[in-house]
Amino acid sequence: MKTGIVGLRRVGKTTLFNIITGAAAPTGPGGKVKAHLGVAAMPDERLDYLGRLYEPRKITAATAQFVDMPGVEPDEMKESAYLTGLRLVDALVHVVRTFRDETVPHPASTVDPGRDAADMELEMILADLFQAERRLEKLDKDLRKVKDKDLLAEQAVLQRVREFLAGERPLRELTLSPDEEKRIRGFTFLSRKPLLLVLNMDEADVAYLGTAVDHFGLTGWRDRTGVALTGVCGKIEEEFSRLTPEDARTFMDDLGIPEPGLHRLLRENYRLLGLITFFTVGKDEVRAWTVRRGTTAPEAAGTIHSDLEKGFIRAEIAAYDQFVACGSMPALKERGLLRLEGRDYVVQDGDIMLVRFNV
Ligand SMILES: Nc1nc2c(ncn2[C@@H]2O[C@H](COP(=O)(O)OP(=O)(O)O)[C@@H](O)[C@H]2O)c(=O)[nH]1
Ligand SMILES: [Mg+2]
Repeated sequence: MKTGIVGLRRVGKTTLFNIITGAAAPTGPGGKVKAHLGVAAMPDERLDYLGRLYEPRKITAATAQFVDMPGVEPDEMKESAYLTGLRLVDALVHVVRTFRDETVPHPASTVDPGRDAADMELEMILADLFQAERRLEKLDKDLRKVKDKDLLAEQAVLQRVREFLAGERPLRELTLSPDEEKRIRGFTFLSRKPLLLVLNMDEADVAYLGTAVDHFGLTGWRDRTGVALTGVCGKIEEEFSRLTPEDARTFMDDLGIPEPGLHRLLRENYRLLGLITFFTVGKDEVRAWTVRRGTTAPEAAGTIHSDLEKGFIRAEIAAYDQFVACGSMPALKERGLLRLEGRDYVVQDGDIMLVRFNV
């Protein structure tokens, strides 16, 4: 699973990417740059708690992959190289600028996050429409030669897609049957990808962090299918990332910030992607693992090691909250809360799992 960070030039994409992934990609001017790939460790208080309890040799966080895309002007989005890169990602983080800084010129010369969010959305809709139309033309030709049943089904769903896009609506909001969904999956339409709008805010606006969406006029983006919003202060986050966790905590308390904005960003991204976390614990390692919501126990075991999936017998599962309430694994067992689950069990967010297997 990979998330693309998109947006206009000089909105703070690379600044945020660097803090999230610990990379040191060049920020600031530099014209057209290539995409950067990085991995973020998912912040998780549950993992911290389990780490303190088990004191293992190693604590491993779940991870999320990000691609810092080069900045574009909306009208450059049609360039095929850019679109090809974008089609490969599973979700989008669109960074829109709300910070004011005379030394950092805005490509549209005024700061207007609502306009920038809408412009980018429209460009994605148009790119999808172009793609759907091209395919429909080809289908039309092919269907004149032979009335293939699959091609007819594809044509029907693409006609719905075209109509929807022509109404300037993103495909996220189009309800499709599982069969229709399967037929258009290969197009990797941009306006169907989950979207996290990130408002990159001025240090001076830190008081608006909790209310940024309304304060900056993006209320209309709330409650849209597949869309989430969050505000961060890129400059402040950059300072946090240079401090020890203790100093960062003190600094955040002074500013009245309950948690780093980047944690929220990472959590929202994870949620939009439909991902959940399960844990494995022990003296050697306490680890958080990422799976899609709906993953069964043997599939989850397979993310740890393929042998665990092949030789899966059953899983011992403890729900995180019950584990915390009991305070330890023996106490949990004593109260009969350690469950034995079979092949059909669907892993839940926060499950602590021990796989019984035989190879
Ligand atoms: N004042 C201010 N400047 C920022 C902020 N975030 C980024 N910048 C500056 O804006 C410029 C462009 O940032 P960069 O991360 O390279 O933007 P990108 O082109 O979107 O990747 C750099 O000089 C950053 O230091 C912010 O929150 N506030
Ligand atoms: Mg950049």
